[in-house]
Amino acid sequence: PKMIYLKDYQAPDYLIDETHLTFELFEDHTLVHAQLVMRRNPTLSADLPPLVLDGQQLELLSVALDDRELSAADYQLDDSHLTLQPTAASFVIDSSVRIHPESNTALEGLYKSSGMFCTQCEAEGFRKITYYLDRPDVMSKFTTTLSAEQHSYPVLLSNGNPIASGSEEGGRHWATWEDPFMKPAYLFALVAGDLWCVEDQFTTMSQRAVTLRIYVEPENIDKVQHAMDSLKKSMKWDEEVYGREYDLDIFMIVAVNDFNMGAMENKGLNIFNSSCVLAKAETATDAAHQRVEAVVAHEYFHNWSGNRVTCRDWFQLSLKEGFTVFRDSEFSADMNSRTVKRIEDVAYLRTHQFAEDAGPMAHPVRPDAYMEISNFYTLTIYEKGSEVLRMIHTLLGAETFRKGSDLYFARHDGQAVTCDDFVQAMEDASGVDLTQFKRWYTQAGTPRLEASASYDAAANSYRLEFRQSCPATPGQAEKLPFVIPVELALLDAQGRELPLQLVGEEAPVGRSRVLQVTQAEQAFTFINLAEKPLPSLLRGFSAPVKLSFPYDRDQLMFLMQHDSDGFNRWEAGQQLSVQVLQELIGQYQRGEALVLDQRLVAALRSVLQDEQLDQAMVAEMLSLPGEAYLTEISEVADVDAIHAAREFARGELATALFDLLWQRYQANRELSRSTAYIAEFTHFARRSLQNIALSYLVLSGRPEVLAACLEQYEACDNMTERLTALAVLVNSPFESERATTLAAFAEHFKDNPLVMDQWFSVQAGSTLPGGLARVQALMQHPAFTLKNPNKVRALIGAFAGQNLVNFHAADGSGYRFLADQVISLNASNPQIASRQLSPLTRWRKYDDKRQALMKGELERILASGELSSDVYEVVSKSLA
Ligand code: HT7
Ligand code: ZN
Repeated sequence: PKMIYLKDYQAPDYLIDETHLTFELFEDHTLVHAQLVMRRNPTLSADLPPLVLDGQQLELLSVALDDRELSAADYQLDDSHLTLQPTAASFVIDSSVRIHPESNTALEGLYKSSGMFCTQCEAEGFRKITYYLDRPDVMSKFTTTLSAEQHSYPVLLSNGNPIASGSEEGGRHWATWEDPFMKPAYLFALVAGDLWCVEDQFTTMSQRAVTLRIYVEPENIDKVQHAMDSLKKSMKWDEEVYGREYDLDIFMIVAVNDFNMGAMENKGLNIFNSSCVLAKAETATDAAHQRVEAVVAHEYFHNWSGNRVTCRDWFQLSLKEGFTVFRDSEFSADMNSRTVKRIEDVAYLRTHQFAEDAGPMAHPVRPDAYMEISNFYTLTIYEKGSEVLRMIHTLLGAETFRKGSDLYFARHDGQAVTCDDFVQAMEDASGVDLTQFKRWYTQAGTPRLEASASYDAAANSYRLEFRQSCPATPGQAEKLPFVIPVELALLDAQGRELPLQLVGEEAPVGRSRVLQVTQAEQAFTFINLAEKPLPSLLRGFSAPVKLSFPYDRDQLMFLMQHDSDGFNRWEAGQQLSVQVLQELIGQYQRGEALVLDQRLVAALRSVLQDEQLDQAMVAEMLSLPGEAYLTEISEVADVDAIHAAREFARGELATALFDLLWQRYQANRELSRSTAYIAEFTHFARRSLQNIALSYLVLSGRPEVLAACLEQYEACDNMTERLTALAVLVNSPFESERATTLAAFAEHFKDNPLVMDQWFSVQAGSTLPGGLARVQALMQHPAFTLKNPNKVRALIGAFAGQNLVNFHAADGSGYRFLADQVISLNASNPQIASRQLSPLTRWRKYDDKRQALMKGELERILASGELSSDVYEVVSKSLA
């Protein structure tokens, strides 16, 4: 495979004004006829270069140029292109190909999932459907006719509006769809299957009625309402917050079981992984309900940020993905608790994106080069991309940001554009120069920001000094300073925010404000401070950086209780926990007895006693930093020491805080017993505290906790409580109850694949010894298959990504197992294979012995035969 570079971008030689597609779907093949109305790109010279159409795994049956059937001498055909010579500036190409969706296991292009036909074209799947200019800057008006056997495929869908349908001889029928909006091929979709739908309506802000339909397999029709409610909320939110109105008469979502990612924003016909649509109390957890809400919103928001305005090329992917993640996270913040949503997002970013930024696949938000674009649907493009947008929002303020987004949508509607175009709109709307800020798009790596302070009692002044740096990343040894927005406050001894007046300012400017650190070293001096303040820095995590400030543990305890920024209260607790856990890790490594700093116990005791604090916040503050995060912040990660230290701390906390935890647990369980389940934030909050309390309590080994756990499992009316009870038992010493409950759960839910995914995950994540053997045994379970990406993620992904002590077993057995799975997935589904690889790419984090074992497995994969470009890129970069 070869590298593709941003610097080589060239506008397309030809444009496709109209695309008319006909699909004849059969059980053992599909025929695709494409009529392309084309012309020479008028912005280029008048000569006529060869037309090079993309196409892979297609059997060419015929091709005609302006009605003239071409013979083999008239064109060149290779593995990935059909090349022919136009003779006029405007022309029509007609082609027919045969494809095989029934044997497409890669789930890219047209494929079959649970008996239905569906498509996934982003990024480069359309070329597996027909010969085409498969690039996002070629936008076309599509009409699609599909025909299939009527009994098995009563529902025939594509993008846009339905314009005609009818029956054919031999029990077949057909439908034609027309999409009035120009779109690139990656937004094309079709679906044919035996589906039921829930229908609703939304009246837009200009009073147009839009029909909403969610299609699912008949047995899932009772699990759609939450997604429908989420869709209507999203449509309203996008009108209110961004002024964006839906533009077709119909909006459809289809749930499919086999899907490589979460969902896809095809114009008017979103296709979803069923895990991101189906949710009802009995079968989906609170987290699953929240994910459905967020993904439905994300895909809907793409209608403007992605579809109406799309990407010029795939280097600009974050233009649509970073922006849309920012939009969906703000939506979720508005629908739920803003602070808790921010905590969740930051914890995720710091654990996973920071690790990516520190590894061999590190790349800028706008990459310069790639080998396989599917590998670049990354945490950096999505999550860090969203943080970059959040910083622009912080720097400009909500109102000016909105002016910028209005200008961006108005200026570029119907176009395929770049990240620079987006930033230009923000600059033009605000008058702010974002030239230096744009380094966030071009420089990879997580900046470090070291802060220190000194107080001058004689001058009543307080000087804050910042030093920023950014580690080298592949291909980028040196980095220039970033623009880092640091939101901060200065607190007095009672925790009150002090007026903030910088030297040179006439008067204080607020009590919480955003400073811009733009130089490698920079100092800010605050004046008129009668006492030495305690700073609350980087409030709301105002920039995706690693901040350090020399807080001592007492100061962190103070901030945990008094900081008026909810995010920073949590952050202080995390920093305190990290300090305490690192001390325990050191004790473990030196072979000393482990001794927990009682200040952590005291801090969490007062959190538990605080009845005013939002219960979800209490739950977040009780959650110790995860093992993956502790790994990320270690120079060399000692898996066993991290696990032992964290488990020791949890055990000590459980003993010391047993009574308070038990009270909180019982009060909330009682409420759960007496009120019916509602998928709503206050209920999520209550259950999250109840469930984290239970996970601590079980560590006591007391019989009344076991009884409570079994009662919760048996008597609850929802999956959140049931699955938590199961997970708690699975990780507990109560061996016989564990086995019985696991068996009962599987028996009860054996026909629900999404619930069985949870059952696999809970066991894959169990850190008790013997993890690999359990996972290997589960791979033989009748509900498991490597063909379904959700199953792979639930079992193999959860084991390698979450069960760190077992995966990193010193004998290398976990690594060998993962490499074996990657080798077999490489042949059937390269995208999934390459994603599963990522734990092995982090080998530099571990001790020499583990490094050698991990590298050995990467080398074995490299030597294992013909590798997909997806797997080859990740393995070769990891070994470089
Ligand atoms: N825009 C969608 C991307 C996507 C995708 C990419 C590669 C392979 C399979 C895929 N399925 C969906 C998802 C989104 O961000 O909305
Ligand atoms: Zn997206």
